[in-house]
Amino acid sequence: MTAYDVDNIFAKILRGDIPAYKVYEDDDVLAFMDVMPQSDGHTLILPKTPARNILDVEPDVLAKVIKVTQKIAKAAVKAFEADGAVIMQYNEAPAGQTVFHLHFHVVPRYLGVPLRP
Ligand code: DGP
Repeated sequence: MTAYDVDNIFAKILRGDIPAYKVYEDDDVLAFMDVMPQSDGHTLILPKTPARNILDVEPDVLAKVIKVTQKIAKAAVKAFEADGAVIMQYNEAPAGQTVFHLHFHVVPRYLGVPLRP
């Protein structure tokens, strides 16, 4: 697998080199709003330690990220008055990954409202 790139855009957000609208942070995990939201409340959750994706992450780190992902999904559905939520996660470019620092998408869904492209 390709090595982790310390200059990927999420690494820069984690370092504070570029801004993000942060909604949750603890010692191990950061969550911020997606800059190209597919629905209102689209949030990204990622570990602070470097890992390209789920194929490249330590299980204990993954467990922490998934725990926060559930917390964010519940909070986003409540805060944005959504009817449900999709949780997505891509691994490597052929699978649709475009930013190569592990992240989960929480995409709130609304009855009768299609996702934005
Ligand atoms: P993917 O790697 O395909 O799971 O998608 C990466 C997501 O990251 C995509 O929904 C857009 C989002 N994104 C890309 N660049 C930035 C950025 O600079 N800031 C924020 N907040 N989100 C970004």
